[in-house]
Amino acid sequence: MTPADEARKLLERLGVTCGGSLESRSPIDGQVIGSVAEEGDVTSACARAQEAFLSWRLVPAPRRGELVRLLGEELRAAKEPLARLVTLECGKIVQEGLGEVQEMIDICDFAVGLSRQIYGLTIASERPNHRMIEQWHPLGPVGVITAFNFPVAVWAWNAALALVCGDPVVWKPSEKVPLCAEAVMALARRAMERFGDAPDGLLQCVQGGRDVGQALVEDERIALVSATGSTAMGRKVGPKVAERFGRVLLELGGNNATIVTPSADLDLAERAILFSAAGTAGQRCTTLRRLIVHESIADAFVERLKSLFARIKVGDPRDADTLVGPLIDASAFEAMRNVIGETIEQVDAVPGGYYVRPAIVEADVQQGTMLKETFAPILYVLRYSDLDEAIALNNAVSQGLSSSIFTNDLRESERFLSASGSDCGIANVNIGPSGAEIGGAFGGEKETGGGRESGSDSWRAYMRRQTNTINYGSDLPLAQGVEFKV
Ligand code: UN1
Repeated sequence: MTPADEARKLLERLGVTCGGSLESRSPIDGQVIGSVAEEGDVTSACARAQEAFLSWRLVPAPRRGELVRLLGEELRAAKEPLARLVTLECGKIVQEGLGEVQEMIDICDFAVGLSRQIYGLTIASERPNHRMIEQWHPLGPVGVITAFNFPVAVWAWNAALALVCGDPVVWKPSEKVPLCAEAVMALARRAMERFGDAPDGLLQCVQGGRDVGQALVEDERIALVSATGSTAMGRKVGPKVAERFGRVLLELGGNNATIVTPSADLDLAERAILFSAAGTAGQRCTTLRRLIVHESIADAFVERLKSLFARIKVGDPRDADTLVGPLIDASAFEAMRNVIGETIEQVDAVPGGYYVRPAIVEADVQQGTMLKETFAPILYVLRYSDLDEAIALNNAVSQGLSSSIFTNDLRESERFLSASGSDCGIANVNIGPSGAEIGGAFGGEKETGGGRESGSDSWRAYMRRQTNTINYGSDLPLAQGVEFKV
């Protein structure tokens, strides 16, 4: 079946009717698979979100959790068609499409539990008959900007938390994957109908290009802008939001490394590297891009990797044995060709799509394009002689998202995870840098933007903290023992 035919059927199953000036093309064959209407009025959408905020913030958090529970149910029921739509529109293999929808379900479950655990603190007051507390209140409308590579999950990380925290969401999806966003919104609407009294404007989607994103970023009512994408995008969004003293949560580029030490279990390392470097056609922000291998094992190990990579099936992401689907579009292909030149190996899979074999590039020094994130499957290999050098190489790039080490030596592993080890937001042992679970905080340092989404206490970014001091006595002692009387 052509992607266009399959998309039509899936959209029908998912209850999506669309049509409009913004066309969606499948990276599988480059053909148009549908279209959506572009948002002409972001300002009104923000006003509706603000209106929704005024009532949603008063709904008890566990009741807000009920809406997220229903959303999780809708996602469970629609897992297969939504995953297939993800595959059609962004080109990731079906296994990964299913994984992405599972990630949405997982964060919904997490957020439902969280809706009864938005705990504050009791703080010891220095004054007699005083009590101090810290509580968390809803923040305001959240603007969510997402990238093409995770067309549904990143919205869910943000929306599930924002909803239980009492915040409406206005979503600007990547213009490369508008149909996935429409499908998610259809499921969200169904959850809201079943919920009953969710305010209008609680969950909205504004489709379109840069102008739409910019209007969202500049709108004063958007209390938090949570943006996933390139560092270049973050550099524009960050200052714009800062100008109006809004809050940002930035999830930007990664340039993730794995260190393979002499004691490593190489069978494990090989499998992890295959998934992390070649998976999603190298188009994850957590994709493994730099491999730092100990010189004593490098020759044999790199040979192993090369023969493994030669066996990867590159092709239609709908085929069960395909591991690597197409790049998103011609510009991604050009970006890869600019870096590795004519050594780029194109695979003749489906006419109209850009299919490439994941590349391994050995280098003596870390420089040039290795320091940049090219959103394509290029794995650089470097050699090291002692662990300090390997950690220095891991940290010597401007991005700081994810990292990992393969070792069976406790000292090496602890050193890598210590204060002087990896400088990334994510540091793993004996697994690759990609494929994080939702339970942990997700995000990174330096040019990755510093934001944390998803698990742990990331919910705090979606709320405002309030410190309260309550005097239940009949005297008025001042803090720090200050005397102030006439
Ligand atoms: C992204 O690439 O934008 O850790 C997110 C991972 C996924 C999320 C990636 N859970 O690879």
